Amino acid sequence: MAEHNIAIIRGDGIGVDVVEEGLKALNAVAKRFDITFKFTEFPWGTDYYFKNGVMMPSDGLETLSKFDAIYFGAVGHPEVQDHITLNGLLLPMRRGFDQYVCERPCILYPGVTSPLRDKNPGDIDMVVIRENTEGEYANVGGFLYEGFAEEIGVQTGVFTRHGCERVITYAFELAKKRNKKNHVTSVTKSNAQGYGMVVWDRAFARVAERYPDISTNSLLVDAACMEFIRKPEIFDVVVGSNLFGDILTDIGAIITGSMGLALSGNIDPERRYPSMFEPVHGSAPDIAGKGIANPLAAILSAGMMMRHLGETEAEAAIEAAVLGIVAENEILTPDLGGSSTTTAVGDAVVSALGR
Ligand code: GGG
Repeated sequence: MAEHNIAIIRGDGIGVDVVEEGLKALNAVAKRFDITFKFTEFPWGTDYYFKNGVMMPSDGLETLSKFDAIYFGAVGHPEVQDHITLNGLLLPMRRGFDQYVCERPCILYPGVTSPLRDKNPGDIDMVVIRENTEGEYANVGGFLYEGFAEEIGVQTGVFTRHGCERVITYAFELAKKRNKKNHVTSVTKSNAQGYGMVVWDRAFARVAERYPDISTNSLLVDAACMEFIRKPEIFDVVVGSNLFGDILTDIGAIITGSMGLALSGNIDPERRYPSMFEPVHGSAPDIAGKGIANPLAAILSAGMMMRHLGETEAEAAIEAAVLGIVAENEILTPDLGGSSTTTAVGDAVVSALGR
């Protein structure tokens, strides 16, 4: 019997509620497929920061490095500036564990209405691969004259040949594996970002040469945003820098119905470190504690974690349970037009998994 040692970090806001439902789904697949989980919870996040002055302990990464995977909720609190919370918890995990791929599927499921006119299930079926450790998120820079009228902030984007090539290679391999349109789109802005993103473009061209059976195109990020809305059906696998991937996947989530369905995995493809799975959405302080957050993105992310851990049957079962609930259109949270609670949707997934 397989045993998986999973670190749980609920984090802030609705992260707490949606992870609860994800754990229920994981326990349900454990029962059904004879999987054993050892869950260890870490109370890290902004409440921890209020008590300790840090988002996680200084040996937090060392502690997490012993786990098979990390299941994460969300980070962000209205009373603390986002760069403190993000750089104190989420980004150190992505960087420290070299989770250089952020995989974010954007799929319009049967039963979900896209805000885009005439888009039907199947029309939108793409995966955005976001570079996850460098680019605009490299955290290189500093302040000068902080707090004075002359205050200066310098932020450097970092694009390495190695960093670009490895994530772009992952995107091509994924297009091959998906075997749908066999197409990879690169998102760039090398006309204006004439150094780092030129390295990105060159890396894309070099990697593409190794995949003659995969067609390609390159879009400036502004054009990519436009095409996500105008013609999302043209995309298969999309690969972009850290910031571009972040922005595009919010568009990808909303054109496929809701942020509440958007799953993600922060992956170290070489498996040297634990990978981390989390819903794309943040802590949503406006609805935190109201019991109406959609847990399906967190549950689907738990499914992605199952796939990463080799539990493909469990992943398929979680996906089928979620798709069934969405298609039935009865037990849904308000973001999808329903009036059910977070708990009721989680219970419906558990019940579908038991069938
Ligand atoms: N569960 C995802 C989450 O908490 N996101 C918060 C956030 O602000 N993320 C920024 C990013 O991923 O770039």
